[in-house]
Amino acid sequence: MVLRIPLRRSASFTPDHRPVVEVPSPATLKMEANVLVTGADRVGKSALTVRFLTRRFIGEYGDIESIYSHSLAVEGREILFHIWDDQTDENSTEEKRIQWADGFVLVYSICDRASFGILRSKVQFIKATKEALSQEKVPIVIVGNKRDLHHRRAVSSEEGRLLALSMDCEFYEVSAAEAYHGTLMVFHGLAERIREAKLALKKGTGIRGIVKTMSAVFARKRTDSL
Ligand SMILES: Nc1nc2c(ncn2[C@@H]2O[C@H](COP(=O)(O)OP(=O)(O)OP(=O)(O)O)[C@@H](O)[C@H]2O)c(=O)[nH]1
Ligand SMILES: [Mg+2]
Repeated sequence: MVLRIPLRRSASFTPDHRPVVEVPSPATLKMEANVLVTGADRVGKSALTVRFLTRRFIGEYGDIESIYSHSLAVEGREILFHIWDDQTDENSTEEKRIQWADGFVLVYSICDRASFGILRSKVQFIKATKEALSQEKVPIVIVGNKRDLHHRRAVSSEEGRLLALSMDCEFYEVSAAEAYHGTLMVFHGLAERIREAKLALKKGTGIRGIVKTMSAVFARKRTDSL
């Protein structure tokens, strides 16, 4: 069952490492982004989502699958996230959720090797499903969660980083239990990738539109001269 629970909260964030070099046009000031948070069981998908929405860690999250709305201001732009906190359910159609999403947060636990092991094929499946619809790069962030449990670490940071690099994804290691900032960086990084993909799509459609119009004009000229 999918519940729609609109939790509209705003947060402001201006990362100091990123100089402001562009003046966004009004069209780019607001963006909606559908995000699917997915991964193996018990890796912290809900903890990460709730941390982003409320800045809090509450420990146990139950098993209600939900879509949340949350708005975030980044460098003068408003981003309205719709976040689908995924439940691993063999019967539900993964393809539908993938088609719905503009971007993906793929979570594993650094203490759970198996949760890391399934990610490569998951990324491949997402890319195959999305790239059948569009040629644009799929925005994906890989997140190693439970960083606070370093004494139980089973996956090194380097392995996580290398996987992300080899699959052309972004990578973060976080602790949803300990801090908000890492989680914010995850969604901020993903929003940037989604924005780039949407812009690229717009440009592509623009060029394709011009080619179509030109072809139509030339086709008309040819028939006029007959
Ligand atoms: N130590 C620690 N525990 C965490 C962290 N994130 C989540 N947990 C715990 O891990 C367990 C699973 O967290 P959930 O957020 O429910 O994980 P999930 O992936 O949503 O689980 P399912 O929806 O059941 O697949 C809970 O007991 C959380 O308290 C973290 O960063 N550090
Ligand atoms: Mg959950």
